[in-house]
Amino acid sequence: MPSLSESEALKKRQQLVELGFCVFPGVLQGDLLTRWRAFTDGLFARKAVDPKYRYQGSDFHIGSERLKANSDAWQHSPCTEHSPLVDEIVDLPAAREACRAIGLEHQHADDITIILSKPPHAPPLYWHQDMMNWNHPESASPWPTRIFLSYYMTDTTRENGCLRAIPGSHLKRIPLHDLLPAAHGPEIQAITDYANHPAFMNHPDAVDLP
Ligand SMILES: O=C(O)CCC(=O)C(=O)O
Repeated sequence: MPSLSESEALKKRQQLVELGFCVFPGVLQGDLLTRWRAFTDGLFARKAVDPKYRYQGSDFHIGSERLKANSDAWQHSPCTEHSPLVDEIVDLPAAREACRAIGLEHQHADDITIILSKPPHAPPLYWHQDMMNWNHPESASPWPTRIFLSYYMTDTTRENGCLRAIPGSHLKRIPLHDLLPAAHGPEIQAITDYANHPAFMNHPDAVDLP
């Protein structure tokens, strides 16, 4: 990853804080990307997707060796498998450097990867927020207290299902919030007519994050 100037880093930080996301090209590349592609291709070839996650994509939880070595944490984790590749991506120096450059402090990784893929023409992932602590005082902080790092095995576009987001909806309530079932719960998976549910509809403020 090319290093960021101070003003570029400040711009990325402002994007993360105000919009809820920022993009760093080229963090995962070379040999580690090649090994991750082979690993995920192998996973998709041998593991079946649970139909109860039909709106979620594959949703395979793979833990690090570090997590596996901590039997209490492992038992309470959603992971079904572990791999040293998870330790490598969690500890990736280029990602640490990107986080440092934008001033993130006191990071503590969950040591989990969620491997997501969806078949062509599948329903979109529903609008949701993964933060579970909205009623905790920490959520009043103007800075993010929880972030996720997403790495893509191929370049993503609207056509092949890039991430989409509603800028600023992590800070300000919008009418859609009141219409969404809890993220990852059974209610959302029980929706049958997904095309007519607001959780799956386009939103006028949504942007693509290819
Ligand atoms: O597609 C993505 O990157 C979003 C994944 C996500 O938020 C989730 O599965 O909870």
